[in-house]
Amino acid sequence: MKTQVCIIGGGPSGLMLSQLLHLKGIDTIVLEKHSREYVLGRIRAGVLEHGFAELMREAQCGERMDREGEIHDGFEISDNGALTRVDLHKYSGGSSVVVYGQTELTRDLYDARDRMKGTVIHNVEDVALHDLNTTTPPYVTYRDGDEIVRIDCDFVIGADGFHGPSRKAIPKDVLTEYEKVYPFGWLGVLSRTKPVNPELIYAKHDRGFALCSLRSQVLSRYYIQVPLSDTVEDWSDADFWDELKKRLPAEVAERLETGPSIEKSIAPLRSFVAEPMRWGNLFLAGDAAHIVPPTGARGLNSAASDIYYLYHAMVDHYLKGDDTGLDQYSQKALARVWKAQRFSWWMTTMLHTFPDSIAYDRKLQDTDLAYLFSSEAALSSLAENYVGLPF
Ligand code: RFL
Ligand code: PHB
Repeated sequence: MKTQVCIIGGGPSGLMLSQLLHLKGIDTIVLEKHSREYVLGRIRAGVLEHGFAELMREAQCGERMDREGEIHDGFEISDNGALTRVDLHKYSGGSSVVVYGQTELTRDLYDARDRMKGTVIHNVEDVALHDLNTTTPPYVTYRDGDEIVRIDCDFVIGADGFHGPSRKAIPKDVLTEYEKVYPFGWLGVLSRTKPVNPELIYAKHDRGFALCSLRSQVLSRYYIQVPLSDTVEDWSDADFWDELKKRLPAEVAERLETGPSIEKSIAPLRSFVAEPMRWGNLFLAGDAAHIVPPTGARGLNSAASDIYYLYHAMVDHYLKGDDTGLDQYSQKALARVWKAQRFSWWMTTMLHTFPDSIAYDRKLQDTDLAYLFSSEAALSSLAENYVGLPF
């Protein structure tokens, strides 16, 4: 097979780039390790920044998001039971975020690829990347049963998430990896219940962090901070609801509607950046190159800026013969990636209970929150980061 751009990974990053390039007449093949049902079964992001929503519209995939997604102009922070609202709209100069599940937006992207007869090949095994930085064009191989299939291309996009093979194809002496692993995870529960609050509540509590989020007016998503040693089996639904209630303000806990979990999973919290994001004709995008703890809702949104830069760089290359965007991709993407890293690290550090913290650390956490609520400048900084820095 032959294509212009071979994209490894059929998550939001890979599908979005494929769709945008298609609209400009640039041919792509997307290779995905899992089935479509598996990809759509992963419950992840719920909050999309303004820039991500714009990119969905540009990809002609924004119609259902605009109809069914909720615009949120603010969220609440609970500090050991005391609630304060962060007015995103006011402090970001009129911006907001969209509450729309990653499952739904991925479904919209798959539907668009189907409509346009885009090639997305599922269940590929043993994906390998070849000739990425040689004088001959690159190619990608995968196994289909007993057969090895080869795809010749101009560029390879590594959009295969944190565990995919693309980043690992870059030699160790070229790649620098920066990593911080947090000593806890998030236990998440999805339930067919009415959300406890119209807006998200980020709850700092001595027992550990909690988050009340939602997917719609009939679908709630809640998280609690748990030790890394915990497993999903350790937490019955009843235990989860009990613990969540303890970490929320009393009046919120009282009105919390509980029900059976329809999904329950634990995500470890990690900050990670790989540099550079380009090696020869390989370009990394999204979680393949960087991970943030979910506290600042930045993961998918950092992926969006990578895709935006890559999309424009590819269009300039193919339509104008201009390689400036490709040459500057890594540097430009990383500049924004690190700002999302800083913000996510800050939100995580301020709101979680660290098992090894000393009294001094806890005083600083309290002061961080007190300063935030006392300073319009600090609230503006939070708001501009949460709604998304410009691409
Ligand atoms: P993905 O979604 O991991 O997709 C990568 C795809 O590559 C495939 N793959 C392979 N394909 C072919 N060959 C191989 N060898 C392959 N190996 C892997 C995988 O099967 C997969 O389909 O990466 P992508 O596209 O870069 O998207 C990134 C986002 O998924 C991620 O950043 C967000 O989900 C992070 N995140 C959030 N981000 C936000 O912006 N807002 C949020 O509110 C938010 N909440 C969250 C989150 C992530 C969470 N978890 C579970 C980590 C909440 C949680 C709990
Ligand atoms: C979610 O709804 O899954 C969600 C929302 C906000 C976050 C993280 C996750 O910061």
